[in-house]
Amino acid sequence: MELNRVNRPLVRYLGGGGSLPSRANVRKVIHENPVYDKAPYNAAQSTGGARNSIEGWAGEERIHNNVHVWVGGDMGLSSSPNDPVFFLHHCNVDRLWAAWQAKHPAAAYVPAGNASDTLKFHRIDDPMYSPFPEKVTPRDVLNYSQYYKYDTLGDLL
Ligand SMILES: [Cu+2]
Repeated sequence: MELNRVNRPLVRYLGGGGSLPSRANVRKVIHENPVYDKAPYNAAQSTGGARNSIEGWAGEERIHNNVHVWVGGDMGLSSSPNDPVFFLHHCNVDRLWAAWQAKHPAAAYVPAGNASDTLKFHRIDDPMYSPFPEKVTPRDVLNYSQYYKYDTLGDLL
């Protein structure tokens, strides 16, 4: 699908593809993935990790990606941040991440800091790509509860 890039309104094709995850889908992903990720730490890695399951590259739930597809239009493109629902969706993905962390408090973030340089920008102490000048690493954001708390994790745990 090619959308005109200028002088057009926000475009959505709600329900034109993808699907919205059910509570059962979300609970399954949180409950059945006790490890954060596994090598090779990419989208092709199809089993055994919460990251790929929540992001939507693995498993039938495809939580994050399926919502982008379900909303469609701009949400299916790199223009997705132009749609306000993008921020609601990503806040919910963050909430699911918090639920997964609460369910598996002993699970380690991987790849570790001593992993291969081929994993640069993904290791726990590597600065993540950001348009902002402040450098933030995965370690800096693992303990989100120092900044805020969710009061709606409810039956996800
Ligand atoms: Cu997204």
